[in-house]
Amino acid sequence: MNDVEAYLAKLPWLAEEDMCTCMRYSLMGGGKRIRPVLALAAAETLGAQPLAILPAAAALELIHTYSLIHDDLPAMDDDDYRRGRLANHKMFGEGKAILAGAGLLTYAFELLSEPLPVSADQQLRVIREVAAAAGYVGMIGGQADDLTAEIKLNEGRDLSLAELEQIHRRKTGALLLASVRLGAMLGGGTDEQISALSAYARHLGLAFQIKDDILDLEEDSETLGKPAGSDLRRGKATYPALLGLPEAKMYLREQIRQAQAALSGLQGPVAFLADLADYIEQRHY
Ligand code: GRG
Repeated sequence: MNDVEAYLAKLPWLAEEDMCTCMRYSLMGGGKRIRPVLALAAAETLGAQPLAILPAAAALELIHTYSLIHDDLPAMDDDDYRRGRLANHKMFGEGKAILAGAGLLTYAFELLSEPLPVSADQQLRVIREVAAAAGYVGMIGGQADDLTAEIKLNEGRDLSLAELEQIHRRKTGALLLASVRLGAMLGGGTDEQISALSAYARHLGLAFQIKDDILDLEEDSETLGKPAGSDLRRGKATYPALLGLPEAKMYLREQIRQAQAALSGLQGPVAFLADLADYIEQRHY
């Protein structure tokens, strides 16, 4: 986490450039850095030197931050606060916020292309996976499905648990999965190791979203750093809304258990990844 923070802070931004101020405002605004931390932890579990893949891991945070900036825009979730301060478009205006998101996304691919201690073929495979996870196959597609689901719900139609899960597998899960796989692939994992870590990441991704839905109900805006209760206000489909709060918590516990079980086939030090799963279940923001 500290390595990620320090790396992001030292990126060679053009100090006088207006756009950099706007991009850095959101990037350095206090995120939990879960995606890069997952990538580094997956590599370390496989015995690799995590710091060797820091540029690629940090790139995940740039992609994630871009998605948050765009998610807060009036045409999307229309939220005024993020990470405890004004959303990017509230600070710099919508035009700059759109550009800051696009700037972070493209900068991420510069970082992903930095020299890494793997073959060019392996690096290309990783870049292709991250691009797909961030794109219409993954996050963008999931966000689009989420918008469609909102219309469906506003028309009084229901959303099934399977439909909700499919949205989140793409919207939130794909980038989390890509983060773990990036670490596993750049860490020199075997097919078997990559597959075990992918199973861990799929359960973790689902758990992450269930917890996100629960936090929206249970925590206050100050703790969350963004408006609490916004899912309810928007009438969005969430795990607590579909299953009930106690059942959503049980479902969350089950996903954490399965994530941790997926680690049992690995030989390396899995304690950190297991603890990270517990943290995701217990986090307050
Ligand atoms: C191109 C208009 C346009 C949109 C891009 C906005 C978007 C596509 C996708 C949205 C994806 C999204 C925001 C998913 C939410 C995922 C989620 C639960 C975010 C919270 O992540 P944390 O808790 O946040 O890791 P921090 O602040 O800690 O980094």
